[in-house]
Amino acid sequence: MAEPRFLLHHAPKTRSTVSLWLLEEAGADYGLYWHDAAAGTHKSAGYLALNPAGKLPALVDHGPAGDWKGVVVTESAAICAYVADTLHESNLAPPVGTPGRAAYAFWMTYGPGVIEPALSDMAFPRAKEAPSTALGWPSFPEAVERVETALSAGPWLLGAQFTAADITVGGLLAYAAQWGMLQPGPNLARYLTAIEARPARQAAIRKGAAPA
Ligand SMILES: N[C@@H](CCC(=O)N[C@@H](CS)C(=O)NCC(=O)O)C(=O)O
Repeated sequence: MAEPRFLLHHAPKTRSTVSLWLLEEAGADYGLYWHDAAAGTHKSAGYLALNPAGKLPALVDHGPAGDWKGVVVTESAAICAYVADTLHESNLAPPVGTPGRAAYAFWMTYGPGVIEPALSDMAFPRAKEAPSTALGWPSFPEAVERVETALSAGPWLLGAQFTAADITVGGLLAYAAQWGMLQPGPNLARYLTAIEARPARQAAIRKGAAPA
């Protein structure tokens, strides 16, 4: 049997669940390489050759004909962007050169570049406050308010089209909600409910929980 095109290096309850959700939404041909974070398999020499940061996830792309060597994407948001563009027929990204691409680019960066650092600031306050003008992101409540406002046109961040940006932003905010770190407004509450109802997200959570 031919190997799947994509191999996701994964461990349960890590950011790789977001990449797994994207692969499910895209209907991608993928397999999972299971890591044991407690045993530190993501610090092995073999894995560090794929991702020198020693962090999960990493995605290996064997290419459409299975003959690509050494094509690896790391950073969960980059994996989402890469697969959404590569499997463009899945409609998870507005095509390059269309107007929808502007808002898409913004939201794809907003998750890892704004929401996540703001959430980390709140979860792990610094001993010494950093000057807000030196930080590239606002407070977590302000970062979330931007999402709340954007969703008034909903149901998704780009309006009618569900995209990879809903996976990067929505996945992050769903985690924040699970940890009790999010007070969602009405639009965001509706959005999180809609995200959890998506069959691909449920499949990702189920398949990513433990090896079959
Ligand atoms: N910015 C990276 C962060 C990856 C990351 O921090 N992964 C965590 C799991 S959620 C990890 O591998 N931690 C294990 C470690 O640092 O040893 C991404 O989004 O892919």
